[in-house]
Amino acid sequence: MFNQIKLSYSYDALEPHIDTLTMETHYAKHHATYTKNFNEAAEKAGVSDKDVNLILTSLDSIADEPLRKDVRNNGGGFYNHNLYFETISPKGGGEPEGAFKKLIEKNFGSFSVFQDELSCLSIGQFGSGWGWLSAAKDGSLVLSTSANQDNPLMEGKGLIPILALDVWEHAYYLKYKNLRPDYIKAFFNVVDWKAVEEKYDKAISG
Ligand code: MN3
Repeated sequence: MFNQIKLSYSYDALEPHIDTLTMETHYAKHHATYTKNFNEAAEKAGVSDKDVNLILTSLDSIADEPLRKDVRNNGGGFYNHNLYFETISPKGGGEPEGAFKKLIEKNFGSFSVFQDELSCLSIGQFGSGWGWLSAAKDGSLVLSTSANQDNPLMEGKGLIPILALDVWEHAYYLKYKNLRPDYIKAFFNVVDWKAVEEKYDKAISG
């Protein structure tokens, strides 16, 4: 049984950056539905006892094509939103500190260059999708985007996502309407860099 993470904050805790109704709809409707559908599809595919990371890195092992697509879309939706909600927080915003700040600077030159690059990529993602910061096997940091509910795990390059930027319209339309760049600016006010750093440490130690 795959479970949504429990939010460590209330739906209104990220105001004014992410509004209450968006948070509630996103978590209790969108994410809940992906989770329910993923559980059903994983059961059908006989993979419900497996780790979600393993399922998403070995989708090819599901022979039935419609079922594989179902596991991909809903498993992605389940996993991606867990990461999204885990790495935003009312305590977020600002810049990373310490070792993770140094790592960002080593990989991108500066935090503001990193922020610009992830923002530009995510603004440019055509249609629904995600912007990603991932850890590579050699410990370096990699930016990318994906369509739909795909994620870097599915690309077979050994990347492990550590920060997920949801740019589906359901993530911002109620407050920001068509202004995706404004939402992305606001998103950076709630990124919990301590949580991202923990994801990184776990990714490279595994
Ligand atoms: Mn979403």
